[in-house]
Amino acid sequence: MATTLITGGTVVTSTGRADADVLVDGERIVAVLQRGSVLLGTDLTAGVDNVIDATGKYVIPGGIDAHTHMSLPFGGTAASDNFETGTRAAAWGGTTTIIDFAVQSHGQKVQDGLATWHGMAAGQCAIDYAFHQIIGDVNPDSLAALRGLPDEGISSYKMFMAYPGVFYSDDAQILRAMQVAADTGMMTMMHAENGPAIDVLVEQLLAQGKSDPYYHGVARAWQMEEEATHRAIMLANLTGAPLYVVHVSAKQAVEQLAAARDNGQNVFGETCPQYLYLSLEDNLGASSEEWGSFEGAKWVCSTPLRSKEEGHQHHMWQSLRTNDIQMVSTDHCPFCMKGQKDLGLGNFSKIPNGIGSVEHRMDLLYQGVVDGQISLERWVEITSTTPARMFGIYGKKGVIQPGADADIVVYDPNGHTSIGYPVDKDGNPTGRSHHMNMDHSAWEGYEIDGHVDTVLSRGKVVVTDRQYVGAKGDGQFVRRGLSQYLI
Ligand code: DUC
Ligand code: ZN
Ligand code: ZN
Ligand code: ZN
Repeated sequence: MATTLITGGTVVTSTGRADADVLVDGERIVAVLQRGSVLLGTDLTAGVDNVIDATGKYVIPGGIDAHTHMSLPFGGTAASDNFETGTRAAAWGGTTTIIDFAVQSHGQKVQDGLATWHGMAAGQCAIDYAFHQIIGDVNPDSLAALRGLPDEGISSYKMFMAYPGVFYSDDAQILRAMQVAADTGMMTMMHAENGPAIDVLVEQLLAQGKSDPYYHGVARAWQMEEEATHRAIMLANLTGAPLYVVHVSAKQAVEQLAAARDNGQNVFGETCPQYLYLSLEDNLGASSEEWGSFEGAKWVCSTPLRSKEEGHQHHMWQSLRTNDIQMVSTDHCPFCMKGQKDLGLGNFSKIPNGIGSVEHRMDLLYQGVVDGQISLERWVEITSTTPARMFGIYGKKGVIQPGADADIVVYDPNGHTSIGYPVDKDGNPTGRSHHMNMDHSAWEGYEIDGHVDTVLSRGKVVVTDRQYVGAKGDGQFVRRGLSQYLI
């Protein structure tokens, strides 16, 4: 197989940066050569098949998005990106591995849900992929299946304290599943919102005629997130199960996580770009001609966007610096406005929940570096290295070192990325500026002071010169081990 030398760049890892060249042989990194340490006069490019000039650029491990929902059935429709379109968009944005959620729906066998997800992903993906397992129906049969998942390369599973009647598990079910997780060492992932209480508020708001997208965030108040986060932490404490709370958006939930971590518990939190940049006020919707106040549906997701005034955003960046929150995933769950989000016209509770960001996570977090929110090394850590350690693929993924997969991004700090659907001076759309299968962008108008220059997935260049040059089926299923992040 071909050899590639990435030369002239600054290699950035979670622990530091170095002027170094990276030698790739086939699918793997074989050497990281500090410039200056190589014998004078040695021509590293001699005999190498491809040379990538990374002068003035960062060379980082490919992004790992540990929370995506390709084709997720939700609210009578399904997420609009499938594994082909969603992983291609991820590659465009410098993400080289996704961990998607296989779903066991109510009344279904866990094994059948997992087989469906393998069937949807196999041969379709642009980049490597792995699975978590959603347990949507905790019963003796699914608990037995849960015990066997590590042998399938699946070392984490998710439950929902929200969405009664759909994915929901009650406390008794959660307790039983956590007992299995404590036994096997699997990571419990929790959607922590008090679903039954939220449903009461939803009903009351609708009865008062409050049906706009904005009320989605009103019903899903921060108290619902804090309470559920605390309950999940206590059940994990009791059982000894490691706990990872997904899509944390409320500062009060972060404080619950921080207290549990201070207490020595294996408790972790993930946030998403939308909670770092967007807010409940977006759900009011700009008064677009097409949608009016329903425009706010573009930003309906769960947990919801939080009020800017309450200071959640600020606290979320802070917690990324202090490691009260360990990593950033997207919860990529895109729905088009036409034919999907519009199912909720006149009733916010019928709007499919989700935002599409799989293409933008690396850029949006890099903007955090530019803005002085996080360091360059922390950027790599929260987008790649920690996700790899958290979910048992570190060494193969998440690091630039000999023996690791050559999942590498050359990132140009002098480049620029315009997100969304820019319009020309007459207000006409200038064309598609993202590659996700969506008819809008929640990130319209965002400008990033950086650009994904080149992307290698297991040694193969898949993005270069602002072109996608990979192929469907390049991506393979990755078997994961147990978390490498536990105390
Ligand atoms: N949250 C979302 O926004 N979409 C899908 C499921 C979820 O928990
Ligand atoms: Zn969730
Ligand atoms: Zn705090
Ligand atoms: Zn999710």
